[in-house]
Amino acid sequence: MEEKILITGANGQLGSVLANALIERYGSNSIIATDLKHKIKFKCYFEVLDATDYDGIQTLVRKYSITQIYHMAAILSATGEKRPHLTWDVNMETLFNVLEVSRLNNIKKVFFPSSIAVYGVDVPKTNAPQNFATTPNTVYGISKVAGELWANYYFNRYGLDVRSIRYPGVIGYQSLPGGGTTDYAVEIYHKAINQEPYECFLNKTTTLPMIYMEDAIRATIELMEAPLKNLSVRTSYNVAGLSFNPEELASSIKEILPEFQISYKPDFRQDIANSWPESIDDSKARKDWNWKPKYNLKKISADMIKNLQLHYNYKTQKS
Ligand code: VAH
Repeated sequence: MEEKILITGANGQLGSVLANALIERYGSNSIIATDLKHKIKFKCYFEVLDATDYDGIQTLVRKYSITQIYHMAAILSATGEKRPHLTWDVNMETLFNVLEVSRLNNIKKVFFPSSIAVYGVDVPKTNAPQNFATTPNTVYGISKVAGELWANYYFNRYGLDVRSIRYPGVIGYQSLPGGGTTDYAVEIYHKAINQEPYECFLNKTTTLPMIYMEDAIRATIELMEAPLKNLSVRTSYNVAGLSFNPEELASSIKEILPEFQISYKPDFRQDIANSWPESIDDSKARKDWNWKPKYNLKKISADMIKNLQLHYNYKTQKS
């Protein structure tokens, strides 16, 4: 049966890159990208969709005979703290809509992105375990813990094959992040490429789990294509790329762009970052579906700088 994959939040940092990766893998005719506005010209179907609208999702599922849903729409950690109740409502209502529409319309697989934001200060800072009673201190993190538990419930109660990854901070040149605490790790490259100093909103020793976009997208597709019988985690898999702090990131950039300058001015996002672990244990993902990252910090900086230089030269030529 031909796969028909619906993606919510296709304009987002991860959603937009995932949409293009799925187009490449399954073909334009198999992908239906959706978001609140038609901002990106994908080589696939696009539909305007507010994922808080149950009927809107169900209409598209039936119109395109959808077989899989990647639910990427959410309000992230930093933005979420500005409007806690809206964040809870949006993150949970959209998930419930996707889970219910999927259950009632025989969707084969659902992907639900979780995050290392599920962890709170009570979790070991290094090698944070796959399973741990945790008390996140952001609404985003609370909504992701709840989402993981609902994913597990829908699998056990209804047999809905919901799969999930706890993403670290994602770094990529293809898209801009939106409202996250790890966004500094993308913003910094854009400043460096444009020969501008960067004022970092976290202090220089704040080590966080991170992952390169190529690794994050590959992990997502590898998990979704793994044999069901191999999967032992029905909440969400820890997936680690690497861990570093702003000072280490700046140093790797300076190896290529020696003139780059960074300063540090922590803001409210420092408290969020302080509540997260420095590294996570992804041994379950490695065991169940052979997860292994390919990008270290040196490779990330080289690839980011090469691609952003091409991007900005293109923009300059076009303008
Ligand atoms: C955020 N980029 O900063 C997201 C991510 C691990 C953090 O979930 O909110």
